[in-house]
Amino acid sequence: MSIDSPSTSRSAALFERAQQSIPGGVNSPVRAFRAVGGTPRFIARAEGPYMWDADGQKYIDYIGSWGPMILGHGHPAVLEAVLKAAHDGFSFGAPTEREIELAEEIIRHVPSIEQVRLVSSGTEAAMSAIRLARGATGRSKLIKFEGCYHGHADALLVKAGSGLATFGHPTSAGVPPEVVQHTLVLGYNDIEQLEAAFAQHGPELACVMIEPIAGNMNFVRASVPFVKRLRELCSQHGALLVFDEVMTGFRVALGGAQQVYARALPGFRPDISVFGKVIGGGMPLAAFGTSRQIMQQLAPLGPVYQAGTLSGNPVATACGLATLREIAKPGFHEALAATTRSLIDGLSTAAHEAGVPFAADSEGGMFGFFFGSELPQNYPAVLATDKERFNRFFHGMLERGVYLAPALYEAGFVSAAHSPADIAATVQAARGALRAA
Ligand code: KE4
Repeated sequence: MSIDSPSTSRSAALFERAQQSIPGGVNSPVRAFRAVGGTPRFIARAEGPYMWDADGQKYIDYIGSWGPMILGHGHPAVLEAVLKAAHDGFSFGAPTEREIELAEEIIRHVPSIEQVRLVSSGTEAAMSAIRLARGATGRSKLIKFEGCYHGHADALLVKAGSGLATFGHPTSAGVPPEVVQHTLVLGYNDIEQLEAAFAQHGPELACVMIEPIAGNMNFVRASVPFVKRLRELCSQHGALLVFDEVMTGFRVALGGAQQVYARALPGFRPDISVFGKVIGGGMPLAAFGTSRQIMQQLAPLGPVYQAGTLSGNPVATACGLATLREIAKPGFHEALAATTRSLIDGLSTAAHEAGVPFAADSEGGMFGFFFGSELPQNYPAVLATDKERFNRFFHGMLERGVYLAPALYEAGFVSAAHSPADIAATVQAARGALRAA
């Protein structure tokens, strides 16, 4: 099966040209299709649940800019807010009322936070959350989990050391070993490793950072017992529990994954929360938040420095605020969750009919699927699924007008603009792609 049909000629030409002036032809690696092969589609425009590429090919979009486009592309209320804000001014480098409104809106939906600081990317928010946790506790060490991605700040580009005694090794060139020497990488959902790490390092731990539903391993849930134990150990040892909700925040539920876990663990709250994607509505905007007492450590009040020229940008905050106001409307997440569930049920039925081992899961507007007999519970289990079949399925769907995440290790996203007809068309495309894969 050719993975580049003739309809990609303009994308192919643009990709060739892009590689002259931009490394790899892209401004973020996953867009280059290197995990799945073939020519990345250069997108010309998008509307509702659809994108059109440079060759005029139409796709049902399940990337949604990797999560932000929860309303679909070009929602009229959001577009109106952005255009008005742009007319009032792009950026002032001074405080604005809308930053207060957005901060209040975020705090309104996330009971665990009393104050937020707005920044321009999830990386910046996660990096700042680590620095804040270290400043607030006076400790240096942190725990992250294999398979979780928290942006590309140096201290977080780290892979597991050999055993619990040795701390992390850099996953990227350009990150000196001493920068990741305080980062311990544990197995996701591995309670025993967690217990041992706290027994060995508890008093030195500033924080534990986790993706509560790991969308950077496609879709892997932290088990309720694991989250319960994590919360207990952090509290017991005075380490701060950081929920990286850049992907899950306002996406899996209005209150994010912490709201989902609080249903199973009454009273559950992380200490620090990191947000991005949805809160910007597609514009560069992210945030981190926690108690007022911890946030007082931040400049200009406290000793933990953090800053940004475009933090709280007037146009980005208009986009984010309009988005949050729409998704806060009654019934929004219930409807989104139902649409997403109908998608994965349809895909699962199609795979079953094709006799293909397939496992899928969703929460709110986020979903994932694997070519394997059961849902993986950790990164090694994700690696053990059939990546080659995933890649063939990806291209089979792309050729049939369905744009899925171009990598096994990525989640998928449904918007409020996806109609039952779009879901049915997607499932129909899957029937063909599964036969071909
Ligand atoms: P950004 O710096 O890309 O805005 O956010 C970093 C980040 C932090 N935390 C989580 C849980 C994330 O998923 C991300 C970014 N997600 C990727 C998708 N896996 C963005 C896509 C890309 O890298 O181009």
